[in-house]
Amino acid sequence: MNKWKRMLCIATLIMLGGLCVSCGVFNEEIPEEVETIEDDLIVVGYSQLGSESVWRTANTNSIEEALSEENGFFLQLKNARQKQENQIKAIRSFISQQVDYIVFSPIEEDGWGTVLQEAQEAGIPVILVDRTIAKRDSDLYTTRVGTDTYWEGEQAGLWLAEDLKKHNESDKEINIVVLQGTIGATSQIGRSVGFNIVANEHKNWRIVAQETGDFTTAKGKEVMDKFIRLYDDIDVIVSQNDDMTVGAIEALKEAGVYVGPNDDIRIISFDAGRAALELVQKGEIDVDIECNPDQGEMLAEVIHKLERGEAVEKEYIVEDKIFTIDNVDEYIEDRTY
Ligand code: GYE
Repeated sequence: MNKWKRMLCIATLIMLGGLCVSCGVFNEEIPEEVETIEDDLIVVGYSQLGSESVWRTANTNSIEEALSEENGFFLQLKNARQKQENQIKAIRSFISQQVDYIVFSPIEEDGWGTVLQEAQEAGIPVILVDRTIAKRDSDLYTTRVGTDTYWEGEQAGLWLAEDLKKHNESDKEINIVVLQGTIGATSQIGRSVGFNIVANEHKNWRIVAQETGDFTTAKGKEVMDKFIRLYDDIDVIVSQNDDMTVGAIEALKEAGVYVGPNDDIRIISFDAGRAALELVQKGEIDVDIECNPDQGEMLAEVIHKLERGEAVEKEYIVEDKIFTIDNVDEYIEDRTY
């Protein structure tokens, strides 16, 4: 019996004890009932990397909902507040508590070898959610649930090529600035590589500047402010998440740049949360490549599979869509985050 099950067991015993004493029906059968509760719950230690974005909150909610007690889980969630060292500490505490599964969303791809080796030695399966870790450490986790961030970046590039063609601008010199996510994060790497591969096929596209806005609105605005001061001929902004895009749009408006239908700047964003889809409707964001945060259900399903001793895939990819002013109306109603 691990610590969490034991604690749960004790807490339940105290509660039941209190209840029964107060109604005067304390008897021998209570410990058996407690055994049933304790044996049924799957104990999961989950290290979420932070709460930097709207997307992250939706992702956390999805996991909390899916790994509920009603669904047979006992979830211990720790927020690492955007610090890898906090994630490593959380993982170590899950190991010492001997949880059944360690789940975490790695802030960046590098730096997990040692701690995951410790989890492996303790015999605790590790599951990644959202981002992944360096290939050389891939033996150290069982499976991953997330999205294909390379695909997302590539779609951004393909949309830009198509849109330029539609406006007879395929041969025009195109100056691009990129607001990058947290450097070293899968979503930053994937979206950059995917986009750059398409960009490299177009000799007239020039990435004039790229800098991290750390996936937050405040930093996105700060970096965009700087870009506006440094470059007066920006044609395209690729912003690697919606929160930074909101900051960038604020910066543009404050600098007196018109953002809206038929403006001069194409804005490409990622995530496609509800607030950003409203900006797509208003013609401020030109295309939003979805990154689906609803990963909890798939995670629960994968854990149940493992519990039944079934084989699992190395990766489960949640599907994404692409939103422009042409299709956004039909999806926005159902947007839950
Ligand atoms: O796009 C961003 C978040 O890793 C896919 O992280 C995730 C990204 C998401 O902070 O908003």
